[in-house]
Amino acid sequence: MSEKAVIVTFKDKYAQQEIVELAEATGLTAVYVLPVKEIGIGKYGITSGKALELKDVVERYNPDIVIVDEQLTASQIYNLSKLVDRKVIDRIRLILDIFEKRAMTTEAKLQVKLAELQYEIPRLKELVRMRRMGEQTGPMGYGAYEIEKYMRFLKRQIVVLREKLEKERRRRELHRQKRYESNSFIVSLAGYTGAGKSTLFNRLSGENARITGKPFTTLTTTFRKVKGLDDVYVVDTVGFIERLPHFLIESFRSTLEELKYADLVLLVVDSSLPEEEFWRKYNASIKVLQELEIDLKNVIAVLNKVDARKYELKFQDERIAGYVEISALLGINIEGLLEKIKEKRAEKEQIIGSASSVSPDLSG
Ligand SMILES: Nc1nc2c(ncn2[C@@H]2O[C@H](COP(=O)(O)OP(=O)(O)OP(=O)(O)O)[C@@H](O)[C@H]2O)c(=O)[nH]1
Ligand SMILES: [Mg+2]
Repeated sequence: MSEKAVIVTFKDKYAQQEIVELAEATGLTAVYVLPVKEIGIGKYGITSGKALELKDVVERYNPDIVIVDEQLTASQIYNLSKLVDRKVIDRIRLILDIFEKRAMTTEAKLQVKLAELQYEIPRLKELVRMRRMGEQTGPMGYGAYEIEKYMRFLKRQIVVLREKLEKERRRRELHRQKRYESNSFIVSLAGYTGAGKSTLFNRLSGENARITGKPFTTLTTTFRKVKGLDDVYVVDTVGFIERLPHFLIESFRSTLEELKYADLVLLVVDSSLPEEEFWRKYNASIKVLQELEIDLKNVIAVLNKVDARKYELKFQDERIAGYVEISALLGINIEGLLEKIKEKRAEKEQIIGSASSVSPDLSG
């Protein structure tokens, strides 16, 4: 039997749906959702009134764990956990748990580990502060000295991890350089988790990337040749999510850098979602692309899952280079997408061509 979770999240239909899906992705069953107005405030991370309400809910539903759908400080987690007498985790810890489960390659594992350490350090610092003030906090009875020692150990680990990841990054860079010299055209798939990137990747390459319908199935990038187009390669990448903390993006930077060096980024969006949710996920994805300093003029939106859409979507965004509607699953309008890719490729060749044909005017 799977473990039960009580979830504290915002009064927002989509936020609720998403956090339930995330919890389920780690194998938990959500037995109760407690909506609140604010998270991250005060002693418990939620108002004292809500904290007491949560205590009642925990007594009634007897969950194994309580999930709070935002980042909390170490002391908020500790105080809330003591009050409701249950293990408490925050949104970031939950996402890290999913990542940990999904990480298959060495690079993904290193990235997840780095993200975890970066999540842990500020929490430990806070624990040390609390100990110094004489508070008997934390699950382990360690004193400030032991925690500091442990923290130094973790910091050394971070340095080692960064070095290993840097090696991976250089390896990628070398590959990238080779691809650049061979004049190939790189198309990267970006987008919210579950948008259908891997399905499209399989469709374009004839491959068999893993698809589960659960969040964060893909954590590493894979390159494949696009069927039917010479020298065009497609790259699958890790999915985005709303309220993604910066340090997580940072940890996955070497993977996400593939987006930056691509000739074209296809921003895949699930367009079968209700319009409000569609735009939220679209905007959250654009925000991540901007954070990664990707030139939006190289981005085409791929409105996926048209087969399941129930309304006419009026798409417009002047910042990007256009859009195309497809169904990756059923193979609808893949030709239209390939046309767009060819157009973009021709544009690039024209730019390169005109750049190399510029010669100094020596006629006098
Ligand atoms: N109806 C419909 N479903 C689709 C389509 N494309 C993908 N899906 C489904 O959407 C779910 C997620 O697809 P994935 O391709 O794994 O999504 P992803 O973007 O790679 O997700 P992450 O790896 O988690 O970032 C799967 O259940 C797919 O079968 C489509 O065109 N139509
Ligand atoms: Mg995927």
